[in-house]
Amino acid sequence: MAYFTGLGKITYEGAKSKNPLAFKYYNSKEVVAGKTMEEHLRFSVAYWHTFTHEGSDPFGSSSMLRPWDKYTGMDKAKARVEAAFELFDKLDVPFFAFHDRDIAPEGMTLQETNANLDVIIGMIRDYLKTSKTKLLWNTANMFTHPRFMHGAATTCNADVFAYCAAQVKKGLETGKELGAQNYVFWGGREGYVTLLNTDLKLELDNLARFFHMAVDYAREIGFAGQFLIEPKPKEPTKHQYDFDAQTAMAFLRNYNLQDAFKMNIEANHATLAGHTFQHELRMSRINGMLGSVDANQGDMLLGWDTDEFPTDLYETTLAMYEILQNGGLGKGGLNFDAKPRRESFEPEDLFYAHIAGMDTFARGLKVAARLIKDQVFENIIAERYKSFREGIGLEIVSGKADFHTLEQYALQNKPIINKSGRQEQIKAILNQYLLEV
Ligand code: XLS
Ligand code: NI
Ligand code: NI
Repeated sequence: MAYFTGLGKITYEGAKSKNPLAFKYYNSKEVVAGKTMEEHLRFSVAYWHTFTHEGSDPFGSSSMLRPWDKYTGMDKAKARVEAAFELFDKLDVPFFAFHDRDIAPEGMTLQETNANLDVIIGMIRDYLKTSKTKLLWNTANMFTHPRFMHGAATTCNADVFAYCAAQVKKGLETGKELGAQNYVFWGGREGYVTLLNTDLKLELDNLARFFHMAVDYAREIGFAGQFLIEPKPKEPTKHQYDFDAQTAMAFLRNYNLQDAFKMNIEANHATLAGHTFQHELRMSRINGMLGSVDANQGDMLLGWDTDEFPTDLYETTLAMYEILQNGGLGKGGLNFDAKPRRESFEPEDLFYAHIAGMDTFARGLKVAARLIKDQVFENIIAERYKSFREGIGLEIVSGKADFHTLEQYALQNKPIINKSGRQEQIKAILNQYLLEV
């Protein structure tokens, strides 16, 4: 049965096309910097926003019109899988991602919940046999149900900790069965609201215990996916423990988990943390921890996670610059953790939204590849730091200098001459590349 009737396969028509249901820049087979666009970009559809989310917000109920609306319960869950693989095929995306509770409803007991899950996992497994679209990652929803009100692995309630362990155990088995490339931990309610009732040390220790158990179990069952942590500074808690990439990496090192995890960087979470998207990507990259990306964007005038489809060329260009410099995302991908606005409620809006995101990243890829080919920033940066390649600078970076030798040098009172950082000029060059590629 077809769900998105009237909508065919989306194809590349080029920048001059006026067809809203065509790619203008994303040409999956086009080779850029030695790989096809499809291989570079590794696009993924987020199941929760595209198939589960119904458009409610804190002020209003569902608004989305969906072809599976007439169903309920498990029938709806099954219809969503059928619709999902139809959309994946029509958009020609290589990956998708889901939370356990996106794909199947909870039952009265954990046994019933797992049984529901098994039915849908079986269906997905069958689709995966013939579909080009593969599972980028799965994760556990440990934030929606009221049992998680105090947290999941960082709850004050040991019974909840145990429940979460069972849930992630099942998630790892699911990931293995469906060939997931990664397994994501986004700390939904892992954080605190007030320190007046919080044992901060115990919560962090327990989070590490939980991660170690997950790593051990993955090894036990031979799950080969990459573990990813998705930082976010706030929402739903006031202070999320995986605040940003630096915080998450320091946590991992503290608890000797650094070799088992990488970062899943989400653009909107970066801006909520007061960082740019590029900052979070760069910080992960220089530490060898850039694993995957939740490709979306926030609204600079709103202080929450609006999860908009990425349409800002400046941002996607600088993101692709970091990804190319990282040598790609490995097992990761660009997962559209994004939803059409509540007022973009028609089924075809799902297509327009993905086309917009894919085209914006495709264009960003091309601009970034040219920037790198011409070594634009590399040359600027090499020139700016050249004092560390000779003389006293070379002594500092090669470890020869100490406070004695540096004091002797400073006491020579040679004139200190600084040079302009040329930010405005550099931004103008970036604009030239954006406009010319
Ligand atoms: C929420 C997160 C979530 C994760 C997966 O803000 O972005 O959607 O990506 O749990
Ligand atoms: Ni996300
Ligand atoms: Ni988010």
